[in-house]
Amino acid sequence: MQHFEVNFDGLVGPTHNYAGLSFGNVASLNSAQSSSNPRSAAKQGLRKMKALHDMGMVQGVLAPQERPDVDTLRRLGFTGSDHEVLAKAAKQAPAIFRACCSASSMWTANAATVSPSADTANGKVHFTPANLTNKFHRSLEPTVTGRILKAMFSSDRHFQHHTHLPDNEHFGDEGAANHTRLCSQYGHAGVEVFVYGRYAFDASKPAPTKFPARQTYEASQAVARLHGLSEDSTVYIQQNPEVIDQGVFHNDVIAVGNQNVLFYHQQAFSDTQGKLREIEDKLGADMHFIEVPSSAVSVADAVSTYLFNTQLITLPNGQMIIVAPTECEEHPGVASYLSELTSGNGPISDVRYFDVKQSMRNGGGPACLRLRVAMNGDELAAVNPHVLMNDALFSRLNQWVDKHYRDELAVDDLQDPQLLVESRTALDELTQILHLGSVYPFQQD
Ligand code: SUG
Repeated sequence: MQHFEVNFDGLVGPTHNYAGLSFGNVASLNSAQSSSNPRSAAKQGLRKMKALHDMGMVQGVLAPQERPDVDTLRRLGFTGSDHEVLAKAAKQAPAIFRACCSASSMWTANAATVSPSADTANGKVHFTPANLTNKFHRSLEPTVTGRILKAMFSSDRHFQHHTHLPDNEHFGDEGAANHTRLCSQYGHAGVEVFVYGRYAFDASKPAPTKFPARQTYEASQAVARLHGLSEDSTVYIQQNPEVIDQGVFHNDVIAVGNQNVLFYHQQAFSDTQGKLREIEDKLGADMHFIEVPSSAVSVADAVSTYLFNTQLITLPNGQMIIVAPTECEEHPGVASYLSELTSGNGPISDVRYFDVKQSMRNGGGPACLRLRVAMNGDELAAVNPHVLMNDALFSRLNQWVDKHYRDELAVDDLQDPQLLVESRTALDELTQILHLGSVYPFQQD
């Protein structure tokens, strides 16, 4: 049977903005309070999706969430009509209000952890939405993420959905941003690598001192248990605390894997050699470990260009290529590294650059924008077909963005009651385009 790794990219939402909400994420803090361009952000994302589709990849779309999040503002004690809730929150608690307006669900690498059926005890594809507890604005996402995933992967026969882990930093879970699946073929059992930043129940273990470690060891283990992964095919690696303190807030900012290739920075992990051996032993097949030395690319350059927040994809002809942000192309050292990497006899044979600058300014590169789901042909046939990219969906979604999105959004515009109306109108129409049903709180009142 044929197997596919499908990328489900987050559609940028109508309130895409720069609010400086992510301590530890250098780009988010640097862009704080500058104005954003929601329409062009959404179109940059759609162009990447379409380009991968045109390369012969199966490409999907993951819907954004409803923002401003009026329900959460009500839970926090703001009352009255929806418009009154917005006005009161914006005036009395502007920082909380801005957090409730973030379009951060666009970074679907943080939507969930996904284990393909070849790895799980019951032979189903498992999904656990990430609780994202470390950042308040992101902790608002998991419930609706779970609903959207169920609307996309609804077959009980093939897919199993778990509730996100308990909402507490002890079980801080960032989803696929801290999880990589390695395998020889997508359909063969693989090794699932969980990268955590700290131990929640053992304060004597090393941890970063400046910026937060968002993912815990205990959360990674809980997800592996829920998914029925065997110990023989699971590897836990601690992220080097020093790189977290240099702005590597997720593992996917410093490492990326695909099939039997792991592309990572020399300083990415703790106990690198021991863990790479464990991966190879557990996989029982040869791996290509591509280590980028600090002498070639510094951690600071990796963070500013997102060299590792790239997508390694295997095209239908078996060729593996790297999908990189244009920031890599614009940096002479990183561009020449990539050109050397792809011109030799190594497993990665080409590089394609994409402009996702609107997302990059909030710390989200090409890999942040996608959630990978490896599936066999039967499983793929059970996916809601309306979320799969094709020429018609591409033009429909572009029209939808043109109709509903603003060109420019300043942080102060978030309190405009008209933005709430525009966002809900857009999302209501989107649920019809993607056949998602009523997934948003405003649709359930
Ligand atoms: O969680 N930025 C996101 C970026 C997520 C990137 N994802 C991966 N690396 N997989 C975050 O820090 C910034 C929002 C703001 O500041 O307005 C933000 O949430």
